[in-house]
Parts: sequence; structure tokens; C-alpha cells
Amino acid sequence: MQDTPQTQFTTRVFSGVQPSGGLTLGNYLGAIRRFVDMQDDGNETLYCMVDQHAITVWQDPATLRRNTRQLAAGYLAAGLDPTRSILFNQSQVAAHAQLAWVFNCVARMGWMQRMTQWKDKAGKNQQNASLGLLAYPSLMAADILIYHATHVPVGEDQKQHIELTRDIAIKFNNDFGVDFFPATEPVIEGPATRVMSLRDGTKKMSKSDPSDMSRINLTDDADTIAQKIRKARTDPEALPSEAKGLEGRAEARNLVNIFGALNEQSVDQVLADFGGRQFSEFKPALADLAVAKLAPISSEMGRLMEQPEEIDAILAQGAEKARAIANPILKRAYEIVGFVGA
Ligand code: AQP
Repeated sequence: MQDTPQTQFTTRVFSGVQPSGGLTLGNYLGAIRRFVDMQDDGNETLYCMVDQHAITVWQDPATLRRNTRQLAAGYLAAGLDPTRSILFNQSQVAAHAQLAWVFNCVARMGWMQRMTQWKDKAGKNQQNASLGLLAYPSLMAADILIYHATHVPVGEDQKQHIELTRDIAIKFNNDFGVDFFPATEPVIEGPATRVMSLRDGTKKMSKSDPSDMSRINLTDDADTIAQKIRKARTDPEALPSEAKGLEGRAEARNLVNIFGALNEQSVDQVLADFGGRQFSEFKPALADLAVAKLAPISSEMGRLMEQPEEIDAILAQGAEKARAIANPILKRAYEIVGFVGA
């Protein structure tokens, strides 16, 4: 394999989602729907279930297996096509973890300790957090760079990790005097790069939030979606007619953003229709829209979950294709580092 000047890396898209719970509307709007767009735009795309990231916090093995298959079902139901995208689970391509070890030795402790996700997830009890949770961004850099991926569609919360991926690539290139890894770009676009909790407009919607009422799951049925939206926290004011009027109204902004993202409308277009109306009118409209958009995905996920062998076969084929790209890049990285026999 030749080392490639930065200008000559061809566009390759990589991203992943943790099977650390059921998929949320945040994962769908912030990530998976955009994975599909990038596939449909004709890019070379690889999408992963990052099961090794999931175990940085405790996962019950049976639940992890079910969540991994359910995530794969979510990818397929949302429109990812295994003949056009490489779909696989991270643990089945050993090169991710092998390159991550090299990156553990390139990256600095201070870089990891500055990460917001580490601080949020480890909380006050950092001494008791897993070593994997601290090293999470190094494995994420390996996930991306083992494919020389140039573009990574993610939600806003992952921006800092992609910047760290660039820092690791640059330091590796500088340390070894090569131009081997690309400076990857995050792709953070669209009206829903940060979907917030339905219970607290300052917290992002998350699959591991203890309150199920804080999120919409892709597997929720119509009644549950309607109930969660009805109970979503809001303020007593009517909706404004312009986006400026949402300032200081985090919960109202979140629901308007979700409506716009689901209906492929700008915030201004949503407010042109709903400005001056109360939440008692807006919430049922949002619930109907969410059900209409999510029900087909949810029912297809249900159908696929009844055929786990089909899912496993798709993931096995994807892993084989992923290994064919990753292994030569790992081999060259090992040679650069000075490992004999690579
Ligand atoms: N609320 C969100 N709004 C927009 N995008 C989001 N993403 C997650 N939550 C939102 C994006 O989904 C992709 C996959 O995320 P992940 O599973 O790797 O981890 P996460 O960001 O930590 O997501 P969760 O749901 O909060 O998982 P847990 O609770 O396990 O930590 C990423 O691109 C992310 O930006």
C-alpha cells in the first residue's frame, strides 16, 4: 500500500451507533437518516454497530446481542441497503481494536481526560470508570481511520471526538514522518443535529437516560409516541411566529426542531404554520407526524427481528467486506510503526 498525499484520499464515509439500548429519535434524525442520505448520494459508505464501544459501560450479554440485532434492523428499516453500504459489527473486524492499541500509544492522557463525554459518563466517580471509557475516543479514531474514512456523519455531541480523531491522525503522521492517515471531516448538518430530552430541554435525548419518557424509541407504538409528546415538558406560552421567539425556550425549540426535521421543513416554515397556536394544538400535530414517519420503520424492524439469521448473515458479509479494506491499512500502519513481520 502506498502512502497517500492528503489531497488524494478519495471520499469514503464511515459512522457507527452503539447497541447500548434501543434506537431513539435522536439517533435516527441526528445520524441514521443522514447515513441513508450519504448512501443514496452514491458515496462509498460503511456503517457499523459499535459493540466494543457499548461495553465501556456494563452491558448484559443477552441484551447486548438483542440490541445489536435490533440496531441492524433499524439500519435496514431506515433504508440502508447492504448491497450499497457495508454494514457490520465492530467486534467482528479485529483491525479496529488492533489499530486502537497503536493510537492508545500515540494519543495523550490529557486529550482523553478533556473529553466532555468522558466527564459526563464517568461523573464524579472517575476512579471507578472502566479504562475503556477513558480510551473510547482512541478506539473511535481507529474505527474511522482503519478505513481512511474522509467523512463521518454524526450528531453534534460527537464533534469533539472527530476533532480528536484528526489530532491523532496528525500526530501519527508527524511522529512517523508519513502522510498516511487523512484529516477526517465531521458531517454535522440538518435541523436535528442535537435532539433534546422530552423531559429537560437542556439534556440531549439519549438511549441510556433512565427515564423512558425522555425519549421516543423507534420501536414505540403510536399510543406511546402520542403519550410521550403529550407529556413532553413545555412552557405556557403560545408558539412564536419567528425562530427568534424561541430564544430561551429550550423545550419549545426542541419540539419545533423535531417537527421540522420529520417534515423536512425549516423552523421558519413550521412557525409560519403554527405561530400563535398553543401546545395543545401543536402537540397532537407533532404526534401524528411522528407516528406517520416512524410507524413504517418500526413495523419493518419488527419483521426483521423475527429473522435474526437474515440479520446475522448480512452482518457476516459486511464484516468480510470491511476486513478486506481494513487489513491492508493495518498492515501498512504496523510497518510504519516498526512491527516486524507485518
Ligand atoms: N439526541 C441526539 N440528537 C442528535 N444526534 C444524536 N445522536 C445520539 N443522540 C443524539 C447521534 O447518534 C449517533 C450514535 O450515537 P451513539 O449511540 O454512538 O452514542 P451517543 O451519542 O452517546 O448516543 P446515545 O443515544 O446518547 O447513547 P448512550 O445513551 O448509550 O450514550 C451519533 O452520531 C450521535 O451523535
